[in-house]
Amino acid sequence: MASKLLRAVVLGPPGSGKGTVCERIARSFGLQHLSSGQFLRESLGGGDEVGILAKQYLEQGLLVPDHVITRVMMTELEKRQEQHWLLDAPLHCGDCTGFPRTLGQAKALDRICELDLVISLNIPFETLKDRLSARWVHPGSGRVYNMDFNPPHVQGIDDLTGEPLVQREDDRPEAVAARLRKYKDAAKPVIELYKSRGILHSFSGTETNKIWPYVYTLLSSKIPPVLSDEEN
Ligand code: G5P
Ligand code: MG
Repeated sequence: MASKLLRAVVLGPPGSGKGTVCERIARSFGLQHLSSGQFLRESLGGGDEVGILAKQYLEQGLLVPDHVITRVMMTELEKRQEQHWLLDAPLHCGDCTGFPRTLGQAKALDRICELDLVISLNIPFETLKDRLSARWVHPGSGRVYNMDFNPPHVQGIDDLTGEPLVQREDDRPEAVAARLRKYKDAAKPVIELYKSRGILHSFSGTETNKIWPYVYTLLSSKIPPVLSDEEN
C-alpha cells in the first residue's frame, strides 16, 4: 500500500530565498521542487495561451490572475501525483514554492491535497532589494546565482551548461518595488489561514545559511534526509 504523501509549500516575498531553500530541500530530502514562477517563465516563449497572458503580468511584477496560475499548477501537480503513484516509491513527496499566493489559490489547492507543512520566509525588505539586483539566472534550467552569495565560476556563465546567464526582467528596480508592494496584501490572509491550521513554520533572518539548519531540522522530523545538513 502507498504511504502518505508529504506536501510542503515554501512562501515568502520576492528574493526571500524560496528558490534557494527549495533547491536545498529537494537535494537533501529527495523531493521534487516545483516553482510557480519557473513554470510561468517557461511558458513565455511557447506562444500558448498561458504564456501570452502571463507575459504582461510578469514584466510588471504583478500577480497573474488566480484562474491562470491555478490552472498551470493544478495541471503540473496532478501530472506528478500520477507519476509518483506509478513509480510506487516508498514515500511520496512534493514541495512547491510560490504557490499559493492568494486565498483563492489556497482554496484551489485544498481541493486536491492536504498540506502537511508550510514554510514562511521573513526577510527584511532592504535585504531583498539588494539580493535581487545581484541575481543572475540560467533561463533554460532556472538555476539561480548571486554575485555576492553564490557567484558562478565564470562571470556571466552557467556552471553546468556554459550558457550565458541573464538578469530577470522583473528584477529591474521598478518591477521589484511593485512585486514587494503586492506581496504583502495578497500573502497575509494565506499566512493567517495556515497559521490557524497549525502547519505554518516561520523563519526570520537576513542569511539563508543561518536559516537553513532550522529548516533542515524541521523537515527531518517529517521525512528521512538523503543528505546531511553539511552536504548542502
Ligand atoms: P517567482 O519566480 O516566484 P518571486 O518574486 O516570488 O518570483 P523570486 O524573485 O524568484 O520570487 P526567491 O525565489 O524567493 O525570489 O529567491 P531566490 O531566487 O532563492 O533568492 C534571491 C537571490 O538572493 C538569488 O540571487 C539568491 O542566490 C540570493 N540569495 C539567497 N540567499 C541569500 C543570502 O543569504 N545572502 C545573499 N546575499 N543572497 C542570497 O514569480 C515570478 C512572477 O510570476 C508570477 C508573478 O508575476 C511573479 O512576480 N507568479 C504568480 N502570480 C500569481 N500567483 C502565483 N502563485 C504566482 N507565482 C508566480
Ligand atoms: Mg524564485
